[in-house]
Amino acid sequence: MQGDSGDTIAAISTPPGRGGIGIVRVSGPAVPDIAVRICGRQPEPRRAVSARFRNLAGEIIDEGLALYFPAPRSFTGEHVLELHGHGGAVVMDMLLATVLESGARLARPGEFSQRAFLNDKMDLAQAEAVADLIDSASRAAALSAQRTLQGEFSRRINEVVDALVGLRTYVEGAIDFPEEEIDFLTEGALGERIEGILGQLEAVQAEAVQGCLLREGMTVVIAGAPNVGKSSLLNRLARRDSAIVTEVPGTTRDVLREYIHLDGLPLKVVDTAGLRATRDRVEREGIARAKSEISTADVVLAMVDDREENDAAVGALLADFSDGPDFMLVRNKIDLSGGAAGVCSAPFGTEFRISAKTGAGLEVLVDALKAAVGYRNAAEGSFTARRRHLEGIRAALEHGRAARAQCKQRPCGELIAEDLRQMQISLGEITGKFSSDDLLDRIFSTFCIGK
Ligand SMILES: Nc1nc2c(ncn2[C@@H]2O[C@H](COP(=O)(O)OP(=O)(O)OP(=O)(O)O)[C@@H](O)[C@H]2O)c(=O)[nH]1
Ligand SMILES: [Mg+2]
Repeated sequence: MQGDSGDTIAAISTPPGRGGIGIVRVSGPAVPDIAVRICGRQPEPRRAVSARFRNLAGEIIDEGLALYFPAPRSFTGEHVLELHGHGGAVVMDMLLATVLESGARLARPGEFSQRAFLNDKMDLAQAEAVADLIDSASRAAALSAQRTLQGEFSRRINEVVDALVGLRTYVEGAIDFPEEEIDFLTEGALGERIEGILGQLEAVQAEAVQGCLLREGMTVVIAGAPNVGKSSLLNRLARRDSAIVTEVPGTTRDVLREYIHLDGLPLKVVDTAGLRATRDRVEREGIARAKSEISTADVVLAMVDDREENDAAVGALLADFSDGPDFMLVRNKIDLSGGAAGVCSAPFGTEFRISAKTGAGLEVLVDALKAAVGYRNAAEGSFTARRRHLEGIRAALEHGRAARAQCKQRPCGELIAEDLRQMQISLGEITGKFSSDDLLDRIFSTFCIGK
């Protein structure tokens, strides 16, 4: 990864296709020269200046606005030039080609954001929030991405880091004075301070989980024996006739996906082929695919026919998922069995009784689905977060809990200090303080060009 401002980068920053306006963005040291070549003069800083854009042969290729932001007061922290022209593909290509011929090179995906990060214009969580804001699929997701972009998430993480730095100073100070070390470590204050930091971080974690769910949603796979009503449930949840439903066992042979929103929570519902032993080649392939979906699901709805007296069928079904993802047992067709709708506890865990045909018991099931992943309705006030962030928080909590456990046993200053140090590193990866170049390259390369 280069943050070397040696080269100047350029890209079309508006989406491809036709539009009223198209923007070419340029960043780097050659910007003043490029501005003079194309606009004939250097535009006044931070003012929209009307200009004719010329190619190197001196022909006018477009007319529009030029915006010049001298370093360091710009998005990237470098000299930035924006050329607002007419948004046609050919016009934009000519404008970009001229910029490239004038000394810039084509920007890689996310490279503008990467430079903003390297020049301390924003931290990593904020840079990611730019991408999340652009990609957000719902109003709630956009609002929470905006909060992260404003620095809310990083501020909360940094509060924990500040408390942690204070504590590390205290512990490492104690190690330097061995005769007082034991007093320091056993007097109880240390344990309490670690406890306090853990509590603070757990609160951040709870909100980050909401943000991550808003962004990434969750995958729910419906699985079970043939004919129990899996496709009927998919159609109910999707509110349309997406899957073929018939009384023939083995109707569904392929994997079907529907994307729905439950109070702002994006949900991918997957319908699968009924699980059974079969000689049919197509059905066998369908069952293999069903099993692979099950293994990557966040939650599996394991469905049985409520009229099935024999609980062995349930046991056999669940055995398939024994060390897999979370599952919820759904007993369907209560309109036929006469069972009461709702939730009850059973030998195999919690059971939901529903009728995919009448819709009875569905509301309880949907609420339980949201609860299973820790989603609160319309997660106002949360900030956007990625699985990467949750992983960082989880690792930090693990080190923090190890330090707490140390305190309770026979405390060893060095071990506690090391756990606290690791905890700080894990948190630093979220905001980009301790991130490797590799990780940064991977993150920014998923952004689109011109961002
Ligand atoms: N009475 C009643 N019939 C249901 C209910 N759910 C599904 N059915 C019927 O059961 C039959 C099978 O339903 P499907 O949804 O195709 O079942 P499936 O589990 O997808 O079956 P396969 O794709 O073969 O694995 C159809 O005739 C449905 O109309 C229910 O709650 N009550
Ligand atoms: Mg089906």
